[in-house]
Amino acid sequence: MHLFISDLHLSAERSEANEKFFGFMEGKARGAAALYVLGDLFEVWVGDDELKEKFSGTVASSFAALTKSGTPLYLMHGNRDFLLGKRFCRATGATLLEDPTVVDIDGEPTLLMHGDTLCTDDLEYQAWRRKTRNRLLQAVFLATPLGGRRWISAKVREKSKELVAGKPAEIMDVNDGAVREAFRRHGVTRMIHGHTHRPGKHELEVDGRRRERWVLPDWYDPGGYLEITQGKASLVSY
Ligand SMILES: [Mn+2]
Repeated sequence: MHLFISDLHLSAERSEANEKFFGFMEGKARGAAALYVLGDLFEVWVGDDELKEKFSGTVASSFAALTKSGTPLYLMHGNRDFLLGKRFCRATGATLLEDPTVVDIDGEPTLLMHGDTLCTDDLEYQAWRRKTRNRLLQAVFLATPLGGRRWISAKVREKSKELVAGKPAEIMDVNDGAVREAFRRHGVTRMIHGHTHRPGKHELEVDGRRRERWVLPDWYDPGGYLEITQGKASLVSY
């Protein structure tokens, strides 16, 4: 059984989601063939020194317990936690995956993405994404004391909330052309991503082949995961 989750947006303040998360880690995830976290595990992550915080440390310990029990953990960056780095991976036993990555799941090449790169109608966001993924800018940001980084990130989130509120719902979803292009470029018939918070299974045909796009749920309300057992995928919601 392979498990896929994303968009948990964990933070110390949201105890309901946190309880579900720890329950999932100690229950469902134990004994899985692998757990894939496809981005936005944390509401915000301004650098691996966040591990000093009690809550982040507890999350890391629960991942470490899972990997020690023999279940591999794969982590992909989202748009809120793309600064998860080597220290976090060392502390948890996680392997960081590039976005996008194709993995073999029960013999089926499966394209994994966070999903934000498919939202190409949101030009403003794509421009912001390019800036924030610049290594040099990241190094400058990470050299700032933790308090300063938190302050900057709170300001950025405030601004982003304003911008998102003014955007029509369509541009916040994936672009159909970008989805088709991703299927073509990677030559796969199955894709799994999160980010849009619109869980579901979408079937489409690209170049005469049937393709499946699975969108993971967020963990606000109610939360859930995608499970693939012997090649059969299903979305489970709490
Ligand atoms: Mn996201």
